Amino acid sequence: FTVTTFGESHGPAIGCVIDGCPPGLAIDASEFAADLARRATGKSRHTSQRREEDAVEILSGVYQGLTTGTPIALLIRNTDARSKDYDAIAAQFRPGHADYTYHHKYGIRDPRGGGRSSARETTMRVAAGVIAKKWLAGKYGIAVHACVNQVGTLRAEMPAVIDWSVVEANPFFWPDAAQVPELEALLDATRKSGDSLGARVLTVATGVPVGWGQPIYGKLDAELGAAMLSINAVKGVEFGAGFAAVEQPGSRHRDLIGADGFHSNHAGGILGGISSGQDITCQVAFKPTSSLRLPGESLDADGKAVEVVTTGRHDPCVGLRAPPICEAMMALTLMDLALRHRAQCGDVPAQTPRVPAGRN
Ligand code: EPS
Repeated sequence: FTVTTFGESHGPAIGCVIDGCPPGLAIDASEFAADLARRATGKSRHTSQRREEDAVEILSGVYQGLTTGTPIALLIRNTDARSKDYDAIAAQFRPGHADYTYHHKYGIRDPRGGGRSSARETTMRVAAGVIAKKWLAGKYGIAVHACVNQVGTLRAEMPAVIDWSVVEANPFFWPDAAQVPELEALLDATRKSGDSLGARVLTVATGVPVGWGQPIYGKLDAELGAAMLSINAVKGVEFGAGFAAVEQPGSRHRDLIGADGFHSNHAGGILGGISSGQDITCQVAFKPTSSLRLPGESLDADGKAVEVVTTGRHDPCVGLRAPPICEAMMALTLMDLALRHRAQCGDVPAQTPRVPAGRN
């Protein structure tokens, strides 16, 4: 099961090809709208003001409302692709952007609106993720949710059980409604100063059966980590306790197993690269947006020193729109591993963790 995307931020369209989806899944073009709207720009003053309809056209792979097993091609036409900074971007390497590396790798670069390296590309990941989410939910009862649990130094007060309706009720995917005014004030001050902030996104998959993932090559955490790290602006990924495991003694870190299942989930639902039947929990670090109104030292393509100021439409915190993207990458990875698991071991119905009698 593979997904590839194509298109540039200011080109005529963006799209994706999803190859290997099983036949017979009901899909209608209207089903993409909800998740695409959750990711879209222009939803609040705290995001880029670019206005895109993000209307999906299904070009292939679906007949009479059902997937046919052949490659599914989805297309979204760009309608608000204009920018003030084509010339500046073409001539200079914006600090923190991919301009420098694309230029040196390819010797040619489409600078329009960031071209391929723009966050616009993530739109198609979300569209593809809609198909994976639907397949996983229908076949296994799996749900995938994500929230923002840190912006800059502001950490969310995490409830013992996340109420996803609270997360969806504010434009920041924030799990504690009481902190939203504080977050808004932080974002307003950041935007006014011309600077930007990073964010941490927590993604949770519930209902994943035991057994998905390959034990050595293609571990679930390796595949999921690669998927998350392929999202623009992602600089780090953790599973379960993540880097905090360094400070936990083994007696605290290990998840004890009783007849009623696991007593904790420091492993993030992954043991030996294979799903354990617990929630899969993954946290991703998004760097602060590189496009800043604050001048920064850089070079132009001739190697001359320049001072770069980014104009145009940008997000002061790109991580704020990332939860649907992280959900999509989690769902796409799980679907791929589910299909691989089925090919080798057959279908395993959703189940609670199996604990061998008399052993733990
Ligand atoms: C982006 C720059 C802005 C954002 C864009 C990501 O686009 P523009 O150059 O057209 O003003 O709006 O994000 C999207 C269009 C999107 O759909 O996420 C960038 O430099 O990455």
